[in-house]
Amino acid sequence: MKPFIPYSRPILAEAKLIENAANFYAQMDTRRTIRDFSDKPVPRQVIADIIKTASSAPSGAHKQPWTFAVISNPEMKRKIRVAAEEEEQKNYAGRMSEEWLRDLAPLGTDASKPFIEIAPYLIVVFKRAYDIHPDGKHKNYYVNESVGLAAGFLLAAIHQAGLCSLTHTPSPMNFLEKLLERPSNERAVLLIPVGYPAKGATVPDLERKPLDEVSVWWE
Ligand code: IYR
Repeated sequence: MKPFIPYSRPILAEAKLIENAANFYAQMDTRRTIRDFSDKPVPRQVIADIIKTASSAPSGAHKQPWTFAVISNPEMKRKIRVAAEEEEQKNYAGRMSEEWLRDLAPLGTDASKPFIEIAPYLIVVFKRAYDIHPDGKHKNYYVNESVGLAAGFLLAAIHQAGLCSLTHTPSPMNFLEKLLERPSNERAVLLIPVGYPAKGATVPDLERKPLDEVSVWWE
């Protein structure tokens, strides 16, 4: 085993912690999922750093069981849009329950997904149940949890950079594995368009649950 290395963080004054936490919350609370994207280009370096941030998330046994596919190629975006809309048409026309459609109504979604072609970048998040090595398969652990954590880091990094995202789940997602020629150990879990909001973009008027509805405290 490699020896451990020292780790420390500066001990900040309580007032500074309070300020930092409040500032970060205020910033993150302005994050919204958008569906109206601008086609304005985004620097490649920004996407690279966002992915490095996502990949800094904790993971089971530090296996980092994820792959981020980055798509800006217009032809590939078109193929992904066509395939996603094909699945979504089936979803909206019968695969989703009445209750599900009722729950989605306030979000104004439908089977049309123009943002897949309009947004300058798509990031597809893949999970890897195992890794393929020359000596065989190596198991990964807590894969769903790990990939969920990385996706959370990804969305926070996108927002912090000043961009917007949409956590899109055109199910089933196996068309992404085929189109993007991923190996047999990878499963697509999220399709995330990234970019600037279009001029005049709107979002649903949602409220977030207050602290006392999302937490219990034993003090
Ligand atoms: N995947 C579909 C439906 C959808 C489902 C949920 I849950 C949402 O929060 C939003 C949409 C679509 O993307 O339209």
